[in-house]
Amino acid sequence: MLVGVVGKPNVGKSTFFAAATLKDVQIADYPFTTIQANVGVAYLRAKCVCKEMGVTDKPRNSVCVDGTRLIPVKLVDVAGLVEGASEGRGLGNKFLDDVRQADALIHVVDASGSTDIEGRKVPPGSNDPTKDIAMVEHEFDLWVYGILKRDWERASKVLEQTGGKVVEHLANRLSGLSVTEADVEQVILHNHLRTEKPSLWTDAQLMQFVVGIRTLTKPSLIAANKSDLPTAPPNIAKLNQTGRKVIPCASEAELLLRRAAEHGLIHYVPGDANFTVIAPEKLTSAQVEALKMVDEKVMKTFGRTGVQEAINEAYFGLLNSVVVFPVEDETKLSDKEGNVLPDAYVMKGGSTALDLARTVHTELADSFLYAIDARNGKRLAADHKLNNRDIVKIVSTK
Ligand SMILES: Nc1nc2c(ncn2[C@@H]2O[C@H](COP(=O)(O)OP(=O)(O)OP(=O)(O)O)[C@@H](O)[C@H]2O)c(=O)[nH]1
Ligand SMILES: [Mg+2]
Repeated sequence: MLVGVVGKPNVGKSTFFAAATLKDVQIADYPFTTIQANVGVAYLRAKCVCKEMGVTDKPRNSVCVDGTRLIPVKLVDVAGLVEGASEGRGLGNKFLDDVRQADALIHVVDASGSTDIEGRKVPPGSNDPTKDIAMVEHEFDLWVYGILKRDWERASKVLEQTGGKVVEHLANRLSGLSVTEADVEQVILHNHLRTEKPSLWTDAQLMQFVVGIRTLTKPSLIAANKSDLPTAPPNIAKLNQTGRKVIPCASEAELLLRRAAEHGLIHYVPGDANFTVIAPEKLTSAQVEALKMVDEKVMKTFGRTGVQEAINEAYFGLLNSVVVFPVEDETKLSDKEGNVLPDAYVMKGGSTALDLARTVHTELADSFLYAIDARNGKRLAADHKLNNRDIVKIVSTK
């Protein structure tokens, strides 16, 4: 699974990405700082099962900090999107190309309203971030619409004459966007579009289909960034009125905390509601001041920086993901080497025991017999739907 960090230029996408991945990427106060997409590893924050099971774990693919599991997930930071991007303006096609494979999107906006629709600096509070959201989503739609419209008139007629399947045709055109036939079918049904007469679809109906495809296959949430600035609160209130999932974010604050923790200056686990200074003697007066600001303007105001919350919401909220702990010894909850609860996997919502086997090792799936729920020793069939925090042993013929 892949989550994309998107938005207009200069809103803090790369800052969000750097805070989540600790990758050194370019961050600057002007539009189009990012040209090439950045791909990195962020972490999903989940409650580990170690305490509940009364064991001391020894993680391999993830980290456990005092009962909190941090599990690696992929994040991509892309170029900013401006009006006309679907026709190649700005770095348009580049952006769109880089988010094709994303399963969900974190749409970063400048909640302080201090950048205009193109990402240029304007007096704080003067820009309306709800308009930015509409622009970015509309450009995305126009781009997808363009892909379909190119040969729609001809193709729809051919489909009617030859009895071809419109669902298959559309899924084919959109396969680069990780859109499946089932997705296409669902959107067509939902919008009451006539599959036997595609040539009669109006442009508005084709656009309606595109919007449906975006919301289904690229679900998104709003990260209301720069929430530490004084002009942010009214815009956050306005964003909340849109009915969208909005998470106030202070990416710059998260980046500061993550870096300070990395250098052993503070104790802070991403997503925590507070941090503690562990090496006060090593802090410069500027660092003391910066941490004080973060504490007051972010932690005490919003309860957290919001970066981790946005990542968790993307996986658990938008994608209905589950975290599963595969083990080889269901009594010791360990692998063959005796590492207790070695791995934690993030699986798509609806994944089965067989899907888990495939994720662990394709061979394990090929020789799959059944699985065992380590909590109660019960057998699970191949099609058993995994629950969040399941501890599972896969039994195979090999
Ligand atoms: N006050 C404040 N400023 C922030 C925050 N996050 C980012 N910024 C600033 O916003 C500016 C743009 O940050 P970037 O991360 O480069 O933005 P971007 O969206 O990746 O920009 P492009 O790659 O040009 O599209 C920089 O000056 C950051 O320091 C935040 O949480 N609070
Ligand atoms: Mg950037």
